Amino acid sequence: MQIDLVCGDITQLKVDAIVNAANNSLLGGGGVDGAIHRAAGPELLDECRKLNGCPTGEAKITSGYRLPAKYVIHGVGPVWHGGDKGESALLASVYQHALTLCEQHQIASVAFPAISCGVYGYPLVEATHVALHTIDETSKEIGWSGSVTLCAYADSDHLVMQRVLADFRAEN
Ligand code: AR6
Repeated sequence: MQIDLVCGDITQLKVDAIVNAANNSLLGGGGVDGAIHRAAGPELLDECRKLNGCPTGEAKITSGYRLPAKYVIHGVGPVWHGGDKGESALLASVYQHALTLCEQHQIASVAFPAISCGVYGYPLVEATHVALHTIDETSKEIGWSGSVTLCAYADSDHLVMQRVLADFRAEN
């Protein structure tokens, strides 16, 4: 199980699948969701309209259209309400669902943005802990051995995530 960290625009990554930080409608929005829809082209929205939305904590897969990535996995993370409203379990569940889709679709490389860490307000350090532990545990549980890239966008986020990843590697 390989987990790497990069800084940049996830829409440019040459991986089999990129994960979108979507909302329940799956009909687009701002942040990384807007960037992915712009880069993939209008066919992505056409396919998303047929999915009838997605519950929080789950994920659905589409083609990547004009993206370098073959697939987009649309995950819906939780809105942060202070941490005692089941946020960590819901965030972990998004990563679990996304990796299960990778296993089912023979996806060998996948990139995740910092799901819920933008307008949904999830603190980045806590969210990165959840991401790393869930990716590690889920990959083992489902027997998926692809490579995972965490994609930071802001340089300051990249530095924070580098520290969390270094701690995780030291512990595991
Ligand atoms: N590449 C990689 N990461 C990015 C990019 C990009 N091109 N653009 C932004 N980020 P957000 P959320 C980072 O707000 O918190 C949407 O409107 C960003 O810096 O996109 O899960 C949806 O439709 C942040 O660290 O997603 C939902 O309504 C991270 O991506 C809602 O926002 C996530 O920020 C979802 O909110």
